[in-house]
Amino acid sequence: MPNVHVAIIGAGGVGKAFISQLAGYATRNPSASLATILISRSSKALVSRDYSPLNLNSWSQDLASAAATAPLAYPTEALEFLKAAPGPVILVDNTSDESLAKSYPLFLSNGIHIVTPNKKGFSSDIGLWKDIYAAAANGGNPKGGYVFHEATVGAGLPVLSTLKELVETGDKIEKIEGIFSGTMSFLFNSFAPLDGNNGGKGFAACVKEAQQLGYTEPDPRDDLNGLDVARKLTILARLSGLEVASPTSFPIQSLIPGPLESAKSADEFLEGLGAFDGDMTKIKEEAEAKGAVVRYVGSLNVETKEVKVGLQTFDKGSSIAGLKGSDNIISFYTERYGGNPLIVQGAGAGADVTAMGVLGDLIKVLQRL
Ligand code: NHO
Repeated sequence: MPNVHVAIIGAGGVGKAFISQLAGYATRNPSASLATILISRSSKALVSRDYSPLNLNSWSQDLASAAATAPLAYPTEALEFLKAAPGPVILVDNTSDESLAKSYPLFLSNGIHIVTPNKKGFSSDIGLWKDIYAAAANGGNPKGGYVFHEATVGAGLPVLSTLKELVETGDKIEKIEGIFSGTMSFLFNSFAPLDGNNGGKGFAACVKEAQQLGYTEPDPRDDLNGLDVARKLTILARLSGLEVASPTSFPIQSLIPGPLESAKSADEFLEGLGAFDGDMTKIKEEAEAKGAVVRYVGSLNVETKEVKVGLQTFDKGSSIAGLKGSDNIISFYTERYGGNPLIVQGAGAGADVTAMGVLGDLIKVLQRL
């Protein structure tokens, strides 16, 4: 196998975990002959100008030292650097940068492979999705690089690979439904547990607890507005053959009360949220009166072309109601599996499991070189 060059952009929570897992993989598989040639944060970068491998054990200190330079400008400077590498290049985008995602078609059409947990490229405008796949080797361009983005849905869980395999083997997707947000999963499992007893906590207290435990985004409104789940549904819908125009082209139930939409900060929002506890308690109690629980779910129906994200009630005996902690659950209803869906379930958020999905994709690229 040729010397394979890895360029890592984004070294935050997922990026750090990825670098550590990559170092372990490279040690266990010396024959993979991997050389990391770029590690970049927004403000600083380590660039191996002679394409010799960067040290994956001291990268963090090196990035803080005089060895670090300004990040390469995207896309032109980065593209020139990567194109000149003496062998295949895998670009790992561990950011949530939309402008970088818009450059994927350019990188791919120049033969650079991309693996990423960044949802922006695959869940924004349908035009970008089409451009990415048209430029990619696994989208019909024999001269393009491969693109994989398993961790954009369900972190390290095999969600997209399962869906692709169902479709490629000729099964017909009828419906996909599930809990796609670790944050929302944790919130509703603690606000409306199966036994109905959450110790009297209101919804706002549960949101604060989820934030303190690090489950939510720094600003919990980014979870509660439903857009993260809508982006995941958009990706699943497109892979199922539905041309969803954008993640806001279908109904999304936001859990941000109208009067708090203009809150100036996360703190101001959280302070005001308690005043709306009664609304959520009413929804919870109505579900309980029917022997059910309320959960925040996403679903898509291929036949009716309906995609939606929001609150739904589930019978207490159902697999969705029985979920624990911050787990995700994704049920695939297909012609082959009938009414007894194929279910993927487990941790769907967190740096280590997300990084695992990204490294798994990098290994898929290595297997194709
Ligand atoms: P961080 O910690 O903010 O790190 C991003 C880093 O990228 C920052 O250090 C930033 O400075 C750097 N950066 C941004 N733009 C850059 C640029 N142009 N050049 C260089 N560096 C740049 O974010 P995370 O947590 O590490 O996330 C990284 C990516 O993984 C994001 O796209 C995120 O959406 C994606 N991701 C994360 C998770 C997770 O659990 N952390 C998941 C999936 C994908 O399955 C997970 C999930 O959906 C979580 C969700 N909130 C849920 O279900 O509750």
